[in-house]
This record gives sequence, structure tokens and C-alpha cells, in this order.
Amino acid sequence: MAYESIRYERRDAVARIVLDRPKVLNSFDRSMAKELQAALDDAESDPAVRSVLLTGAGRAFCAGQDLAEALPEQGEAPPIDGIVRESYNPLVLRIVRGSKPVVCAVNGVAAGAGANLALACDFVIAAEEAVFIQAFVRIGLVPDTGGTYLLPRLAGLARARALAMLGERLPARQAFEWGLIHEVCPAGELEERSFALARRLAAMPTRALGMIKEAFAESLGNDLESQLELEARLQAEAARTGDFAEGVRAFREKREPRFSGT
Ligand code: T3D
Repeated sequence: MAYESIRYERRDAVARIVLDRPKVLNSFDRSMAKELQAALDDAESDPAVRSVLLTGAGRAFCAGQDLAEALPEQGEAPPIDGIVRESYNPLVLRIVRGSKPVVCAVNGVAAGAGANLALACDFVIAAEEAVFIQAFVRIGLVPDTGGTYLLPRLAGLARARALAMLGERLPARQAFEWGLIHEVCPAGELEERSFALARRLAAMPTRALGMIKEAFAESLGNDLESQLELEARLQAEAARTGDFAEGVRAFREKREPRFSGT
């Protein structure tokens, strides 16, 4: 697929995806959502890709839904559920259920669907100036893009309620202190630090990382017995990988392992 609203490139084993509609703060129209879905599919199916880095062009990460596309007409509500189902739900599922680690470099404001898309990623590194805004309520909507699922689990119910119901700006530093994100850094270091993390992940045992993602995703809905059984199944699968054999060999030979992602 030819991309117009995003940029997709592979650097080493990292697929770098840039949301690229800076004039509207990288807000999502249908076309950008489709392109991002396709880019995540490309990264998932390309064996040379072992981690994904997602960021935004210009001064924002993403301002959520492009409101020019979702305005009520003559008092009629626009078909917003269709946009949510076709644009955002598939993105969250690709990030959370995908088998490769996703690092999100939040370079500026992340609002509405943009905030929740970022929080769905495995690692979020934000520039000090970045803010997260559950902007939905400011325009009379409710959080989507997995916000009502992830926020209480990441922040606790009291903070999740306040974020969603008040719609205030959450500075990156506070998001870090509340445990919503992995790291905060000066804007000038964001690109280097986020790429370094994505490259580090890309050199790790890719299949085990995918199984760790699966285990944590399932744990959010599983009881203890089911989760213990899942761990046993995943461990058996991990033990059949080439990277497990290499990890053990390297340990015995007292050297650093060279994981191939197989
Ligand atoms: O279909 C559905 O609606 C369902 C799905 C919903 C998912 C959602 O994401 S709902 C939430 C949608 N997003 C918002 O409500 C956020 C709207 N934007 C803002 O509140 C502010 O722009 C920000 C707080 C994000 C940033 O403020 P600031 O002061 O730094 O920038 P600005 O001046 O407001 O925006 C700069 C430009 O980007 C401006 O255009 P202009 O005047 O220079 O031509 C502004 O209109 C444009 N822009 C910003 N956000 C959006 C946008 N254009 C379209 N859609 C946007 N979401």
C-alpha cells in the first residue's frame, strides 16, 4: 500500500511509523487510520521486522479524531460508531494482540484517540512537554480506542474517572509518576532514546516477547487457574524456539546470546 498520511520505513529490524498530518496535529481521518492499520500489518508479517516504533510528525503526537470528518450535520449525529469500529478498534487490537513489541514516542500532545492509542503500546516514552488529554468529554463524547479498558487498569479507577470525566491535560511527568508510561525525557533526546529502546527490543528473543505480550493481555481477563495454564502452554512454545536454545547455549559458554527472533 502506498502511504500518504503516514511514513513507514524499516531501520535495521525496527519498523518506524510516523503519523504525518502535522497541519491538523496528526489527527485521524479514515484514510490515515486505514494506512496505520496496513502499516501495522506490514510490520507484523515482515520477518525482518522485530519491533515497531510509532511517533508523530511536527509538534504533536496525535489530536485524535479529525473533527472535520465527524461533525454533526443539520442536527443529525454522524455515524461515529462506524468510525470507532472501522478506524480505532482494529488499531488497538493490532497493537495489543500483535506479536512484536511496540514503542510509542509521544513527541507532543496526545489527545482523544491519540492518547489511548499511545497508551495501548507496550512502551511509551514521552517528551517532557507532551501532554495526554482524554479530550472526548470536552466535546460531549466518551473515551474510545480502549480508554475505558486500559485507563482503570493503568491508573486505577479514581484517576481514570478523573481523567475521563474532567478531560484535563495530564503532563507527561505526571503520567510517568502515575505509572501510565515508561519514561519521560527531554524533547531533544526522544528520537534517540525511543529508537534505542526499539532497537534493543529488536535484538531480543522476538517470539518470547510476543508470548509475554499475549500472557499480559490475557491476564487482564483471566482467573488464576486459566493464567497458570496459559503460562504452561506458552512456556512449552517458548522452549521450542531457536532463541531458547541460543540463550541456554550462550549461558553455558559464558557469552552474550545472539538472538535471531526464531
Ligand atoms: O468520529 C468520532 O468523533 C469518534 C471518535 C472519537 C475519537 C476522538 O479522538 S474524539 C477527540 C477528538 N479530538 C479532540 O477533541 C482534540 C481537539 N484538539 C484540541 O483540543 C487541541 O487542538 C489540542 C489540545 C489537541 C492542541 O491545542 P493547541 O492549542 O496546541 O493547537 P490548536 O491551535 O488547537 O490546533 C492546531 C491546528 O490543528 C488547528 O488548525 P488551524 O486553526 O491551525 O487551521 C486545529 O483546528 C487543528 N486540529 C487540532 N486538533 C484537531 C484539529 N483538526 C481536526 N481535528 C482535530 N482533532
